[in-house]
Amino acid sequence: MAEAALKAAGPEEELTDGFNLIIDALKLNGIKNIYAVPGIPITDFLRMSQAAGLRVLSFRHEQNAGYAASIAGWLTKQPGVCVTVSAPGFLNGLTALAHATTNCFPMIMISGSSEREVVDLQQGDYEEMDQLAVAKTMCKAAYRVLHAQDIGIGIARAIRSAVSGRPGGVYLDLPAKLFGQVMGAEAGKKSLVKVIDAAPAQIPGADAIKRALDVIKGAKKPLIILGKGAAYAQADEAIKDFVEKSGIPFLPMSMAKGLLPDTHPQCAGAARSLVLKDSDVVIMMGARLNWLLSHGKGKNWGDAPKKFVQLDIEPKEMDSNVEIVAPVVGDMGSCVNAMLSAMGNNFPKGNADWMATVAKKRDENVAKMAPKLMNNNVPMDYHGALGVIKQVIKERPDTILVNEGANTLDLARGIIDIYKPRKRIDVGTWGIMGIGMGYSVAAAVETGHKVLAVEGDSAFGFSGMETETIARYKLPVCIVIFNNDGIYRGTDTNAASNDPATTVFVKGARYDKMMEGFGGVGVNATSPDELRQAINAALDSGKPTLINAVIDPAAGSESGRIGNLNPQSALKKK
Ligand code: ADP
Ligand code: TPW
Ligand code: MG
Repeated sequence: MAEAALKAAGPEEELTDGFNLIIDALKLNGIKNIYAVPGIPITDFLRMSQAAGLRVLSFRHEQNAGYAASIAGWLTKQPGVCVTVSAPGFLNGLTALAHATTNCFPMIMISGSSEREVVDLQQGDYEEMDQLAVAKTMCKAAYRVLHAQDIGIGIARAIRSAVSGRPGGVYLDLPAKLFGQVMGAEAGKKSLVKVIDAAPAQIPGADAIKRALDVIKGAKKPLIILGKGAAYAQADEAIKDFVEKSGIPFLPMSMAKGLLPDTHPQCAGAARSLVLKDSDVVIMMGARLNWLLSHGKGKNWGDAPKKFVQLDIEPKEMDSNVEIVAPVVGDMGSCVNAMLSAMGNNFPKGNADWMATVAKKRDENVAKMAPKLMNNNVPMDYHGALGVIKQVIKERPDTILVNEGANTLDLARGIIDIYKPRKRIDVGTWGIMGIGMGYSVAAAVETGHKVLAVEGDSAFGFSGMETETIARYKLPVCIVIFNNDGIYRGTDTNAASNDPATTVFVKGARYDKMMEGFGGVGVNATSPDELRQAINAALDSGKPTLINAVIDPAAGSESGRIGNLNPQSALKKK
C-alpha cells in the first residue's frame, strides 16, 4: 500500500503519512493535549505529536490517562483525547471511556490495534483483539480507519459524535499499518476536515417553554436542581439570571456546586432533605433522576405530590424514572435563554415564605456544623480536617477541588463551599474510585489553575502511581490523603486467621514519602494547624505536594453516606 502510494505520488511530489495526517487533523480541530501511555504501535506517534507542538501527557496507566481525557472534555467542551496501545492498553483505558459515556463527558479514545486480516482469522497477532467490537458496547460511537485518505473524515466523525447532543465517549480504532501509509501531501491536506459547528445549538420549542413556565407559575414550593450537565454547558450567566429572576431555591448536585456560589442566598444545599420532601414543582436542569436523587420517588421525596419540569439536551431522558409534565429539550444555554425571554419582566418572583423557610433550615444546619469544623482534635477527625480545607477554598476560590473516597467524599461535598463554576470534580455518576490523579493532571493542564485533591487513602491507591506523573510534569497539584488506615474505617479485625481484615491497610502508612521519592514535597500532618500550613505552602509555591493527613481510624462510617445500599445477609453471624 505504502509503495503503491509512493509510486502514484511520483518521485518529486511531497509526501505525508498516517502519523502526520492524524496529528494534522487533531491540530486543525483545536486539540491541544493528548493523554497517553506509549508502546507499539503508537510510540513514534506520541513523539511526533510532541514534536509537532501538541502537549503529550505520558501516564503510568491508561485508566488514569483516560480519566484525565474525560474530565478535560467536561472542563472545556472540547473532546479530551486519550491514546493507548492495543489489547491490554485498550482494555485499561476502556473503564474511562465507559465512565465518560455514563457521565456525559466528551472524550475520544484512540487505540492502536493489530492488523485486521490477522485479528479476523484469529491467528494470534501481537496484542490481538477485536477492539472495535468490544468498545462498541461502552461508548456513544466507535469507528475504524483503514486508509490514510480517510483519517480526516474519521477524526471529524469522532469529534462530532463526542460533543454533539448528549456528550459521551467515542472510540477510534487505528490499526498499526495505517500510521505508516503514505500519500501525496497535497491530497492529504485536502482530505482533512475542520468540523464546523461541532455541537450545534438545539433550540427548544416555544410551546415547551410556555408549558414549563405555566407549571412554574402554578408552584407554591418550587425547587431548581442543577446538575453537571448545566455546569458543562458554560451558560453560567444565563443560569444565574434564571435562578435569581425566578427567586426559586436551588440545590446543586455535586459537580454543579459553584455554578452559583454555595453561599448564595437561594442555595438550598444544606437544606437538602427539606427541599426534596416539601417541594411541589421540581425543575431539573442538566441533572438526571437516577440513584443519586432516589429516582425521583420514595421516602426522600416525601408524600406531597410533585410535578417535574426537566431541561435536558437528551429527549430520551424525559420520563426515565417519573413522569415529566413539562419536558424542555435543547442545549442548556438555548433552553435557559428561551425561558428568560418568555418570562419577561413581570414574572412572579418565587414564594418568599417558602424561600425563607428553606433559608432558615439551611442556616440552622450550617450553624450546627460550624463548631465541629473548628475542632483541633489530634488525631484529626474528618470535620477538623475539612474545616481547614473549607477555609482554604474560601480564600482561594479559583482552586480546582478533586475529591474521591467514601467518608472523605461525602463529608467534603457537604462541608466545602464552592464559589465558581466547574471548580469541583469528583467520582461522578458511578461513584467510581480512581479518578483522582488523572483528574488532577488534566485540571492543572487544561485550566492553568492550582489543584487540591482531597483523597481517601483507599481512593488514592487506585491511581497513586501518577504521583510520579504529577512530579515529572511539575504540576501545581496538592494531594491531601485522608489517611484513616483503610476503607471507611481502619478498625476492622479478622478473627478467623492472621490475615488483616479486608478493609484495613498498613497502619500508619506514610504516603507523603511517595511524593518525596519523586522529588516533590511530602508532609505528614497530624493536626489541623499542620494541615493548614502545609496546604497553604503547597498552593503558594505550586510545587507538587502530597500531604499525609492522619485521621482517626475510628472516625468514619461504613460506605460514608450510602451504607443503606449494602445488601444484608439474614444469615450473618453476630
Ligand atoms: P448530575 O450527576 O450532576 O445530577 P447527570 O450526569 O445525572 O448530572 O445529568 C447530566 C445531564 O445533563 C444529562 O442528562 C445530559 O443529557 C445533560 N446535558 C449534558 N450536556 C448538556 C447541555 N449542553 N445542555 C443540556 N443538557 C445537557
Ligand atoms: C472502581 C468501592 C467505594 S468507596 C471506597 C471503595 C473501595 C474506598 C473508601 O475508602 P477511602 O475513604 O477512600 O479510604 P474513607 O474516607 O471512607 O476511608 N472500586 C471502584 N469504585 C468503587 N466505588 C469501589 C471499588 C468503594
Ligand atoms: Mg480511608
